[in-house]
Amino acid sequence: MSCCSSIVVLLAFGFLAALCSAIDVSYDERAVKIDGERRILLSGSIHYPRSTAEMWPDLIKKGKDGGLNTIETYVFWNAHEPKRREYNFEGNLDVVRFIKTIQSEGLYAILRIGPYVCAEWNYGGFPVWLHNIPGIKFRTKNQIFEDEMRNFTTVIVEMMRREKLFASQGGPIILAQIENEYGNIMWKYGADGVDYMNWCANMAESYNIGVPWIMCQQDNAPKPIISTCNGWYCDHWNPKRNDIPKMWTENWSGWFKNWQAQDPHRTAEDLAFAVAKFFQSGGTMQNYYMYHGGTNFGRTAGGPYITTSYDYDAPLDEYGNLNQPKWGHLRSLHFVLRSIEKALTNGFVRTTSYGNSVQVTSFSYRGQDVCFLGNSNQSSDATINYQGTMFTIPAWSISILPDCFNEVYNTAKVNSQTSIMVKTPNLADDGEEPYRLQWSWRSEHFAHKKKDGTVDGSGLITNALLDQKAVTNDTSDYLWYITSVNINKTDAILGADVSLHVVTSGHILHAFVNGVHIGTQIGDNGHYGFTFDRKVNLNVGQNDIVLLSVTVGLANYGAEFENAEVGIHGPVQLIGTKQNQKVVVDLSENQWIYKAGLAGEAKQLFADPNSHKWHNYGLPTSRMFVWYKTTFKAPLGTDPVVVDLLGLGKGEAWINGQSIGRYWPSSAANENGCSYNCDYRGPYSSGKCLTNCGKSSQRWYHVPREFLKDDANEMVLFEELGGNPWNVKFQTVTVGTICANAFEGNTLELSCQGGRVISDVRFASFGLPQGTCGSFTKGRCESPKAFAYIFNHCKGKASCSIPVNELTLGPTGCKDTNRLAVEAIC
Ligand SMILES: *[C@@H]1O[C@H](CO)[C@@H](O)[C@H](O)[C@H]1NC(C)=O
Ligand SMILES: *[C@@H]1O[C@H](CO)[C@@H](O)[C@H](O)[C@H]1NC(C)=O
Ligand SMILES: *[C@@H]1O[C@H](CO)[C@@H](O)[C@H](O)[C@H]1NC(C)=O
Ligand SMILES: *[C@@H]1O[C@H](CO)[C@@H](O)[C@H](O)[C@H]1NC(C)=O
Ligand SMILES: CC(=O)N[C@H]1CO[C@H](CO)[C@@H](O)[C@@H]1O
Repeated sequence: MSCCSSIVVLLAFGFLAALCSAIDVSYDERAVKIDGERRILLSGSIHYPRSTAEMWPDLIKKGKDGGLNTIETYVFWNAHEPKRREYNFEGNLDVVRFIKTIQSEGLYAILRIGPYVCAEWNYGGFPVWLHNIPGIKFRTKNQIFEDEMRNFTTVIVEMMRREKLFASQGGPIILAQIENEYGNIMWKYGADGVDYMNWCANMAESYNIGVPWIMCQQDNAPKPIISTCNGWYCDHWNPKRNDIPKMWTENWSGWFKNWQAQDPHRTAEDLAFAVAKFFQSGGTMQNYYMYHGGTNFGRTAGGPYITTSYDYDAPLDEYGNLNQPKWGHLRSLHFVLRSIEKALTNGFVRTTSYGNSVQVTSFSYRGQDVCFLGNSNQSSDATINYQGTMFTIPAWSISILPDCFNEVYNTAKVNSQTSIMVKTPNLADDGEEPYRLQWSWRSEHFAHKKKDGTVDGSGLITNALLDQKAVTNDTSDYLWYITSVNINKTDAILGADVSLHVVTSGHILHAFVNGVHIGTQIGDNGHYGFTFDRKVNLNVGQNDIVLLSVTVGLANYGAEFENAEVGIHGPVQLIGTKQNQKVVVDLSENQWIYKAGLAGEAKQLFADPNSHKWHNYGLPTSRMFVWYKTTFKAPLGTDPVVVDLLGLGKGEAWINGQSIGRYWPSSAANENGCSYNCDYRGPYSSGKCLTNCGKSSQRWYHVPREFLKDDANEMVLFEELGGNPWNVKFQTVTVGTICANAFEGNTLELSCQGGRVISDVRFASFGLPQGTCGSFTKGRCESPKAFAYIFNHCKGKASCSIPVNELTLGPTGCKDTNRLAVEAIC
């Protein structure tokens, strides 16, 4: 590894790769072995298509600074092969460049090819054309599927081999994964599932890549494939074979977010506890899912109803900023774990139980004794006598003692700064007023039948209701279903109270009868489909019925999720009631004309907006189906850029022709379930520690700086539901307030971001301060020197480092362990 790490930046990759010597990767029951040495692997997931290629070096470097030695990614089949045998490895799909960026930071890589990835990614990473091949069945014994899977897997493996990226060739990839969490659903497929799983294993092995293959959540993976664990905690999980190490491929650092749902948070204390517990119980490899979650650009969000933000409450936020204190608290843990690597991977292990869920584990190796003091009790702190010394272990925490005597880390004692991020406005040239956007607009045309019975831009005509993804091949979220019904003077339905009844598996439905919009219905988050009923007025003669079905991301998880219906599967009926009599006209087998996508999508209004006509006057608001366009200048500086779309309804946004994803600020998060205080103690699950109740479920959208030009930039919006663009603003995200609460014996690092400096110190107390960030108060003993020391050392600086001890900050006159609390402004 080292031979390729530092020098490689200076020289051409291809040339140097050849000079790198092979790295031997093997494993035994204890750990993955690199060049014969057992190693602990501290890995973090960063998915390359969820950021930009220009962001990768910074994200990976922040991973390295955070103490990781490995970066893990999935490979996204539908992104790379959007049409059968037509490949895309450009821009942020340049997976080779991504792996080489990992290599140039001197880190290892884990390549999870899948090619099923789940990942809250559209259709779990499967291309929709795959589904449209006759006779195919996914993820089971099926020749057509297996041939396609082999074909894509081969493309990826050979690409990596050609670039010499496997460790056996001197590259960074130390492990590769085939399939993904198949063990969770294999039972559904019976004997064919087992056959398929073995086929996957054999295919993987046949590539001879010279590094081990893993299968996650696959306890019966055949030798030599390694089975690994995914989950919130994996300490209780143990491999079923005794020749493989205990490895954790997905430790959920937080959780993803849905439209209409609140923001999930997992505390730094609980995440650190889960990791420490895993290593205490013999684990040697663990991966944060996610370390950087990022953004679901374009239409890549899975679903249905997964937001464009894939922040995941990961150690790096959606935009790549440090998510503090999580990043820093884990960083300290990583450095402690790395300092005791030899003992963890080779030591003699002894675990002693102290009752009440308290356990001490020691690892003894060549005269070094390392101890983990673990307290899994959710409510009560524990004090134990270990080898003649008394130790207090807070509830739901683990202390690490590299010499079994001095506690150097406790998962519940956070000594890193908390950063409160703020959005700052994009100022106009005078530097005073926020920059005001000017808008122009044009209408999207509703599809309709012309006099001659045809529909502009239509494709298919058939006497059946078809699945949306089979017709659109997922080239758009939108599919029009168009039909007509003739009503004559003697029809029983005439004169009745008539309603249009549509049963749909789509996510949103807009219905039009005789050119009039009669209603829009949005599915409930988590439910597949709904029934739409609205009153209609019928004419004698021809009545045109136009239905627009909208998808918001295709399903990505579950047995046979690929067959989940989307679009209008029917029935579609006119239901009339007259004198308690019901008259039903079923339209399901009528002649249906299909039109995929919007007129503006076909014209690519977003690609070169100025080559089309736009209106500069009479800007409509609250009107559905409007395209909006504005020109803006890029915010100065280097802080990440976001656009605040509050006021708009739902649609998609493009910046200089690049889609920044679906937007839906009018979708409000559930009112209930949020907690002001989040107790890190007790098992975490995605419903714990929610915020943002009742607010827009996603208001800010990431605009990567690489999408922006120095001068004029174009933003195009397609507004589907109706909204008001007047409040749209571009902003930057940076650290506003920093707080810290560090224990004696640590060094506290405070830092701002983007070139800003600490402009003021609002609070500093060394002794026994009380409260939390924003509401700190002085405690009963207090050093008179602390505030002045911090003011002098930090004010005007981009960062400062404070040794938290009596010598520097004291005297406090306290007997207890002193703490330092600081609140400062960037
Ligand atoms: C992939 O499929 C194409 C035909 O579509 C074929 O030419 C090629 O050889 C296949 N590659 C592999 C590795 O199976
Ligand atoms: C946690 O501690 C309390 C109080 O000592 C005790 O009653 C309880 O049984 C403990 N729980 C576990 C799971 O050990
Ligand atoms: C979808 O794919 C099918 C078969 O590959 C093709 O016939 C059809 O035209 C495609 N539809 C669209 C809207 O691209
Ligand atoms: C009117 O419609 C009804 C039902 O569709 C049909 O039975 C009848 O023959 C039609 N009459 C005329 C005059 O077209
Ligand atoms: C079994 C399970 O729920 N697995 C999920 C673990 O988390 C990842 C990331 O959120 C998902 O992709 C898996 O579906």
